[in-house]
Order: sequence, then structure tokens, then C-alpha cells
Amino acid sequence: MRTDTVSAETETIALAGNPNVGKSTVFNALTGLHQHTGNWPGKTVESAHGQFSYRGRQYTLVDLPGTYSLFAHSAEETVARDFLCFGGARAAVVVCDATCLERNLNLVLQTLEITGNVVVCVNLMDEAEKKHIHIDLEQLSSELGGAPVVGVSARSGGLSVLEDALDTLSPREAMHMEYSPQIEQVVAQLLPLVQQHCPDCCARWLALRLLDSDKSFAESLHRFCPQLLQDQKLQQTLHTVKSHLHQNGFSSDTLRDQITAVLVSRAEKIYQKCVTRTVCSAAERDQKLDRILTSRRTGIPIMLLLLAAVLWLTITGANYPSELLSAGLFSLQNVLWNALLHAGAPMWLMKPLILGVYRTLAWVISVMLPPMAIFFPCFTLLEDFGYLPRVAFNLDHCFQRAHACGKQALTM
Ligand SMILES: Nc1nc2c(ncn2[C@@H]2O[C@H](COP(=O)(O)OP(=O)(O)O)[C@@H](O)[C@H]2O)c(=O)[nH]1
Ligand SMILES: [Mg+2]
Repeated sequence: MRTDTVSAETETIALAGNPNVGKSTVFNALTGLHQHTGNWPGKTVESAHGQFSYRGRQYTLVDLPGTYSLFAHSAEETVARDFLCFGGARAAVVVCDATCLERNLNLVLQTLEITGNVVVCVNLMDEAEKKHIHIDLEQLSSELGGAPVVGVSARSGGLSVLEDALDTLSPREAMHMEYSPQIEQVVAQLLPLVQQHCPDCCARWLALRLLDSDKSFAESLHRFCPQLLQDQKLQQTLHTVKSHLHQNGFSSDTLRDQITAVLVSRAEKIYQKCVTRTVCSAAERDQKLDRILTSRRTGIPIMLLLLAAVLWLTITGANYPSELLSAGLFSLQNVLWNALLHAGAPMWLMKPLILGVYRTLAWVISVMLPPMAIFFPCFTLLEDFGYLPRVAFNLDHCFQRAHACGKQALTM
């Protein structure tokens, strides 16, 4: 991670978000760069930097690796968390996917706990519209304590709403999430001691993380805020409150579980208040069909009937073109035989050529071609109507007994 080389006149903006929500698309649209920095396992975790200016102000945008949470289970999460907490950015833009906002809100809330200077950029609004998902952006902003929220479709450009939001963003306090009274009590004890050392960072968030005994966070503190670890009084208080928590049945895991549960339930409530999904007639029709085609009572009989009908059509239907083809090809055999005889071809050539090669080919074509010409289009039709995934679903249970999965039925 490079957090250096940022000149005094430029304002650093962190670009955070879950993987695949369009962070790089937003980054490229704003900076005019074309970065493909991936963050898949095994690749060095990098944060790309790019510059852009808007209304006379110069910004440095830092595209952070995609993360689902800031509890730092992976190198990507560590990089994103450290930059948001210690990178000295003026603000963070958290990019969200409008089609699955609830999952994205978890990261939004975690980021808001670190810094209040957040712009929530709800991307893929075009996809949400296609799926009849409506997001009340104003309501979302008010649920997030007034943090600016903008809706964009970054792939088709038009990011001026995001630039406006950054331009007019005023400094705000970090969000205060309310945890259980035990947690709140110990955080209150730690808070004044933490505040002495890290006035720029979110002290409350740091106090919560200190309680967590997270190794990767201790390493980051050692690097970015060593004075916290060197403060004897703070360490003593930390030791006392932790043993007090332990005595009351609070391990690091239960503490983290409680914090996560609060965040998840808050995200769920916000989602329910701000997102509505209109079920359109096509989706309703799909749901009805699903109920009929995949239910236990009707799904299997319909599947057997349909597959039997395809087989019957293939076998019976193929008889007529087969007969026609074989009559045509075998009458041509006599014509060819007579033509070769007339041309004076020797018997040792005529017999293998006409009675061997031609006859075999005529049999293969008249027997194989008609069923194939019926069976494959029928299957393609079933695939186009979306029936094959339903067959896979119906057969999944049986296939799982043989340690396979329903999809394998389609390849058989
Ligand atoms: N439909 C649609 N697709 C988008 C939009 N923004 C990004 N994408 C697509 O979403 C995918 C992930 O985008 P990317 O910028 O790589 O996501 P990142 O992993 O968050 O950096 C790409 O295929 C983009 O083309 C958008 O506004 N609308
Ligand atoms: Mg990316």
C-alpha cells in the first residue's frame, strides 16, 4: 500500500467497497485511468492512486482492495482498514451495489464508525432498475445519520453527483453504534485514554478494536500508532477491563460476534426501510411456474412426462424422415451402381465402394440424422424456456445421494 506521495494541495479520498461493486469503474471514470488492479488471493494487494480535479480542487483517489468487512480476516481487509483508519484521507467513498444493498451496508456502517466523512455511492442503479428495485436515497442518508448518499451507474458515466457530494462534504463525527451495556461500559473507561494519543482517528472505534485482541490490528497499531501500545496506563486499564469481561463470560470471539450481530441487524433494518422491490408480472409468472415445475407433487411427474414426450417424439417422429431418407438413398444406390457398370468400372472397385462405403453411409444417415434433428432442437427449446435448470433442481436430491449434483443430469 502506498499512502505517501500526496502533495499538500491535493485531498486524498479513499474508495472502498465490497468486491465487484464497480470501485475500479468509478475510479477509472473519475481519474481517466484504466487500472485493472485485481485483489485475488496470491496477488500482491495494491491500492491504485489516481488524480482528478473538480471545481478547482485537486483530489487523489485511492482505489482500495475489495472487502466485505473491516474485521481484517484477509490481507485485503487489513489494507483497506489500515488506510481508512490511519491513511489520513479527508473522506471515504464507499461504493455499494444497488442490487444487493443489505450486504454492502455492513461495510458502510463499519466505515462510518471509523470516520464520519463518508460519501455513500450506490452504484449499478441501472441494474437495480431492471430488477425493479427502488432505493430511497434520501431515507438511506437519514438512516445513516445524514451521510451524503448518491445513486449512479458508473459504467455509463455521469459521476458529477459524486463529485458534487465530495465538493460539498463537510466534516462530520463518526457514527456511534450502540452495543450491549457491558461493552459500552468498558469502552467508556478506555475512551479518554485512547483519545490522548489518536485525536485524528476515531477513538471509539480504536477502543473497540483494542478489546478485540486482534493480532493483525496489534501489528497495524505497532506500525501506525505505537504510542497506544506504549502507554502503560492504557495497557493496564485494558488488561483490567478484559479480565472483567472474561469473568462475565465475554471472550474476544463473543465480543466480536456481538458487535457483528449489532451491525448486521442495523443493516437489515435500514435495508427494510429504504429498499422496495416491485414484483413485476413476468417475475410473478416465473414464480408461479417455479412452484408448479419444481414442487414435490407436480415437479417430478411433469419432468417425466416432458422427457417421455421428447423421447416419443424423437423415436416415433424420426421413423417417417428415416424411411424417406433410406428410400431415397437406396434408390440412388442402384443409379450409382448402373452408372459405374456402364462406365466399365471393375467389380473389385464397385463392390467395396457401393455395397461397402455408400451403403454404410446411407444407413448411418437415414438412421441417425432424423432423431438427432428432432432431439437436439427439442432440448434447445427446453433450455431456452429455462426448463433444464429446473430439471437439475428436481434431480439434485437423488444425485446428492450418490455424492453428485443435479446439474450432472444434464450432461448425462
Ligand atoms: N450494469 C452496470 N455494470 C457495472 C456498473 N459499474 C460497474 N459495472 C460492472 O461491474 C463489474 C465489476 O466492476 P469493477 O469496477 O471491476 O468492480 P470492483 O471489483 O469493485 O473494482 C464490471 O464488469 C463492470 O463493468 C454500472 O454502473 N452498471
Ligand atoms: Mg477493482
